[in-house]
Amino acid sequence: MSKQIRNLVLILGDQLSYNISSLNDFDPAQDMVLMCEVWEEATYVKHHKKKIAFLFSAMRHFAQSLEDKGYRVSYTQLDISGDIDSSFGSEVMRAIDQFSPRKIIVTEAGEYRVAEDMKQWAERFHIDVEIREDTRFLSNIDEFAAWADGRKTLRMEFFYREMRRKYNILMDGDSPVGGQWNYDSENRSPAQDNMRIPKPLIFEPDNISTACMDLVEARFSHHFGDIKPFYFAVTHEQAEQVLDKFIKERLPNFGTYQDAMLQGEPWMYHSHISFYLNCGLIDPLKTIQRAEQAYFDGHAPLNAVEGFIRQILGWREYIRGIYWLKMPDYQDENFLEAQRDLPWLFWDGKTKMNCLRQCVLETKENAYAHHIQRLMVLGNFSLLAGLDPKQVNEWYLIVYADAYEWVEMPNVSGMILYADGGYLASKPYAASGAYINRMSDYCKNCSYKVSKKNGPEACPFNYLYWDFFIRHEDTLKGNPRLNHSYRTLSKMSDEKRAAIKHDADRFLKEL
Ligand code: FAD
Ligand code: DLZ
Ligand code: SF4
Repeated sequence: MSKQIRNLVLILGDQLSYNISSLNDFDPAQDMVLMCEVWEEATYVKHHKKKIAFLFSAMRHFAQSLEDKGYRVSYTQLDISGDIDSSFGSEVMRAIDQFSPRKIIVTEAGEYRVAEDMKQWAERFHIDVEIREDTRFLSNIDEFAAWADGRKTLRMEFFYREMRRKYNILMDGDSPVGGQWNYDSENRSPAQDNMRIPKPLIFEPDNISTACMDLVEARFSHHFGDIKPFYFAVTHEQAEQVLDKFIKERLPNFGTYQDAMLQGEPWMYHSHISFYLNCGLIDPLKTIQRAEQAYFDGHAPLNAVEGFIRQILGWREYIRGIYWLKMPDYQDENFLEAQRDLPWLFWDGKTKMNCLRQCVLETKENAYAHHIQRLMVLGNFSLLAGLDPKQVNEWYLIVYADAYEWVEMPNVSGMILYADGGYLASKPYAASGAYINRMSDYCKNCSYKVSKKNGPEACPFNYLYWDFFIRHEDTLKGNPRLNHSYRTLSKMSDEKRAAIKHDADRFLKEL
């Protein structure tokens, strides 16, 4: 086989799809795939140990399966010892020296940081570089920009309706199946004590995963998180099995208990497919169509199926659209001028607040927390405590195995911190302890009393909630969606306001 090759196709760690656009016209006789584990990607933030081991294992399995299909693959593994300054750029340069390709082909990067770097490669390496659109997403970046053009604020719901029409999902002619676009009002049931939630599918680590875990133990032992137990799917087939099991066992209850939290039940009725969707092991449109079929087959009710589809066809695409529309300025947004350092409890879970402790410890163990934990416990706390958006963004990017900046940042800066001033969400997702108490059983195991509003025993969410609205009165009072909160605040006595301020100051000082 000749050493000289035509196209060198670079596949990044989150592009593990057979239908990735960079492989479209791949000719095994002339072209070669390049995949590389690089120090820069593993350390630009100190990713959770499980996140690194998962991604490396999925990459190694994908490379192997491409080879089995007859593709030539050059794969660089990070070693237990050795090189600590490799990057995508240095690996591409090395491969150009080694294989002398005529052209580099790559699908656009998911993160702005990498995408900007790639744009320099042609000039830097004196070679033709073709950067292709990532067609795995259902809305392209220009289309989203055109939709957003001229709108002062964006709302996911309107975007989502267009996506339903575009892909003809849950449609009855031009109307939504069932007569409504959105069944969220049916999706707010709290958890029940005696729920029998199906166990998630687990995969014992094979030789490849074990080698990746050993590598992580050797080189990234100082990173956050537990490496064991390691149960991720690491191949397309395994990820499909996770999806199958979700559709069969969990989807029927997904909607009803979408916002519910239970102590000791980190997985609830969620799908746990974000890791696989985001690195390319499963396909978003196929996933949506599988869920839709489950409704047409009478297997799952409409509130569940619509709710699940909205997350992928609506939220996931909307979030990505906002990221590309607003970067690079988005990373510096801090509308509420929040400056407090991230408290250490985000790393060790040491706090008397049981809800926070549970969510941090589950995150540490699983590199996963479900949406309402990320939003209404960890996120709500970050908002109310006025934590610095940069530090909160970094934390979320580190700790979740599904985290890539394009999806993490708008969720953090836009959805939880209101750092973009309401571009993504119409109001801050602020809530007192009553919400957490209604949706979970955390409060009954807590040192604080959710029923108490003030004093050292009171649930901190209760006074932090009002302190947040008082602190930001000038900025937020004009928001019509906050009328109710500000009306209540206006009726509050000066003594009550003083007590809130006193408790909040005391608590935040001790953080
Ligand atoms: P399910 O609840 O079963 O939902 C199905 C799928 O819908 C998910 O797999 C995901 O692909 C998609 N989805 C649901 N909500 C969102 C959303 N808000 N944005 C984008 N996609 C969504 N998701 C990530 O994939 N990566 C992240 O880094 C990430 N960071 C987040 C940070 C914060 C502060 C918040 C509030 C949410 C974040 N999310 C992120 C969204 C969501 O929490 C996760 O997608 C979800 O918890 C993954 O678990 P699951 O697969 O069981 O999801
Ligand atoms: C997240 C990640 C990690 C930890 N390591 C690698 C790696 O070594 N090689 C690789 O190709 N991709 C990795 N990734 C995913 C990349 O960070 C991701 O592809 C880019 O951020 C996309 O822009
Ligand atoms: Fe969380 Fe407050 Fe409930 Fe404790 S009482 S678990 S801090 S909401």
